[in-house]
Amino acid sequence: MVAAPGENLRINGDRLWDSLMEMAKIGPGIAGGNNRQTLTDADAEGRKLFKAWCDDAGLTMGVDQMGTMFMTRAGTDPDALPVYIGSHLDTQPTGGKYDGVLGVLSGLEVVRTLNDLGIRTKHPIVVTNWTNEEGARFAPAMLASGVFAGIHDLDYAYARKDPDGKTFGDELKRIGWVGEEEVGARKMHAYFEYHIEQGPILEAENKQIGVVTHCQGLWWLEFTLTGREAHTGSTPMNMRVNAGLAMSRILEMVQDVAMAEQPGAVGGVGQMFFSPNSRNVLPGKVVFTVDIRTPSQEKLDRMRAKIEKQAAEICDKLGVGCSVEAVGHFDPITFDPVLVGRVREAAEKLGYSHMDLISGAGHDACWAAKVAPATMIMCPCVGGLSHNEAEEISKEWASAGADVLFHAVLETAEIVE
Ligand code: HGY
Ligand code: MN
Ligand code: MN
Repeated sequence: MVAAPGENLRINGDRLWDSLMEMAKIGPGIAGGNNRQTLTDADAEGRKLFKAWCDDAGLTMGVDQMGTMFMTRAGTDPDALPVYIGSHLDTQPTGGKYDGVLGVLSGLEVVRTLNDLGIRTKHPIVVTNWTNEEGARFAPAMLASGVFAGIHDLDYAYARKDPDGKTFGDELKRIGWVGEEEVGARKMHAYFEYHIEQGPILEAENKQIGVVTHCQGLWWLEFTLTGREAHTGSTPMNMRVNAGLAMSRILEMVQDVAMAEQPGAVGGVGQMFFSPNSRNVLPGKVVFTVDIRTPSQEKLDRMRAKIEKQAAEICDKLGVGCSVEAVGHFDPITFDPVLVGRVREAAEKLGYSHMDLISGAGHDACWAAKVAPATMIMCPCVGGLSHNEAEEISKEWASAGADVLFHAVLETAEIVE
């Protein structure tokens, strides 16, 4: 069968892989992954390297007030809205080399390939590095894309504090990445995000491409429990106001609530703080964030209600004070069917095995979908492992997804003969 025009076009997988490995040298972890947390000096160094590569590719940079980097390849029609390809360069404290980075550098690889082939497109193409996707240092996750989509205002974002009490606004200024552009002023023709699955499904099903149709919804519920500081040795058990015990019972309850909603629901806690956090002092204060997620709106609402009600009951019984603040939230997201179709067609055309997939993790695409047609492409990751320095993918997986991205973007940005 004669190949259709462009059918045999592929990105340069070796160049993409080399760029991934080069970026991975910045903010190295202690076990082969990365610690390039947002607005740290390592983040600033990663931004600098990404900008240098974009300069070499002839892209022009725009930066908004949240520090998000927009790197533009001009189209032939200056009035045509751009096609955006985005993700994030910031990582978890013990993150992998590919979470977010694969999407940003694959966007750059799409541009590099277009340059190599001398292909012009009607719509401009903008490769985007969103600030603070992870929400690890400053909650909530997807903060910059959230401001861009009008979910959060700029003052809220600038006031967010990290565990050391530093604010987002001060840290963005400190690394010199406060841009001029008003956040959200840009309009998008379409938004694509290519990301590792961060789950086990594609590998288990032996599929190269995830055609992402939806993203599950999320609540981050930050609990503050108030006990009474007391000696762990000399305080009789019946005199204790034990916030640590209340926390452990709440964690157990979250597990039970999530298990009662199977299949297709998760719940757990990744971060907690004890104060004064001394071995022989019962905690006066315990702060932790419950992370619950499910593709079902009904389950999401039910889980939140159950957890808040039962946490209050647990604390009541122990005489522990309990307050809760929602510090992160989005309802289940449906991606744009036309763009989803283009991803599926591209995988078909290229002969890559594929399956429809619901994203388990949250992504900037979830907020982009509020203001423009948006969708995602995923590749497998080894053992479904992510948010772990041992996160791993193969060069073949990385390239296949970037090829699909290339063709779906080309279809949307319209080649100019
Ligand atoms: O939490 C998430 O799903 C993403 O990794 N920020
Ligand atoms: Mn990510
Ligand atoms: Mn992540």
